[in-house]
Amino acid sequence: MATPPKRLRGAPTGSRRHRKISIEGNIAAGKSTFVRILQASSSDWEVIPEPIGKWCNVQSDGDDVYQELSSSQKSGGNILQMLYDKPSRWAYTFQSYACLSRVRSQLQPPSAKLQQAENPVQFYERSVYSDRYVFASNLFESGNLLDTEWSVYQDWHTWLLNQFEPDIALDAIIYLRAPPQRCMQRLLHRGRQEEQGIPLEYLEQLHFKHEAWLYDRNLRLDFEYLSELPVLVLDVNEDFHNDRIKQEDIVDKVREFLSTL
Ligand code: UDP
Ligand code: D5M
Ligand code: MG
Repeated sequence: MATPPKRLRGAPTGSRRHRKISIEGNIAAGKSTFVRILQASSSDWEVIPEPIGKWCNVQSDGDDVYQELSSSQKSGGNILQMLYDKPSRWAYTFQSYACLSRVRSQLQPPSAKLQQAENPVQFYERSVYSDRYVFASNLFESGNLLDTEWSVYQDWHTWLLNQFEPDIALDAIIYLRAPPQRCMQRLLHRGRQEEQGIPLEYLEQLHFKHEAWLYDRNLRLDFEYLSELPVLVLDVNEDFHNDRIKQEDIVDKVREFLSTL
């Protein structure tokens, strides 16, 4: 299912401009697996991994970007662990750092190789928008961000993103949709130590946030262009990690979607 594209405010139309697509979805839905498949499918496609991956000691799959340690790791901190251990204490700090990292990621210029590509695309694992409309919003609703923290966060988030909008604006979103139970199964299978105490209820809350934002599309958003953004919804309930045919099918769907942008 894909919503029809509309020309975006502020997004340059020159043919050399690279497209910016965010891959959204619940924890352990399969985003990293998905972007690795995309990366391997076209030399025109580049993946920007989720910066939060640097905050815990998951050294992933030989990808150099993941090997780099963040300053919080170098100083011995693990802000993801801190968030899960005591969300009411760390939610605001975590959201500040998450947003800073994502803005940096979304401003990352395309590699030299991508600049030579005919139809260059950068794929991000999540975005500054899921930070706010999924995670921060849920932390507020669950009482882990105070009214004042939530107000302050929204104020600077809106201001900051408006300042950077021409450079960080997305062209589209791909939503990897899976039931929370499936995500829980994959989360346990992945075995990331920081996440082992996550209850199903948390994944359900995040699922409803994703659904309202990207499936039902009835969430109130503070960035006008976001409501018009084309969204490709891919059902990833069934395993695609070990299924070459499904992977080819997914890549075909992505190509088709890109051709409509
Ligand atoms: N996974 C799986 N089948 C799939 C997709 C993913 O078994 O079709 C596994 C994957 O190998 C990993 C876990 O599910 O162990 C979570 O996937 P990933 O890290 O890609 O999820 P993300 O959190 O990035 O969305
Ligand atoms: O996401 C990586 C991990 O980071 C996962 O435990 C969710 C968490 N995460 C990502 N962004 C946020 C924000 N903004 N707030 C709170 N927690 C966050 P994964 O889906 O496994 O790739
Ligand atoms: Mg991931």
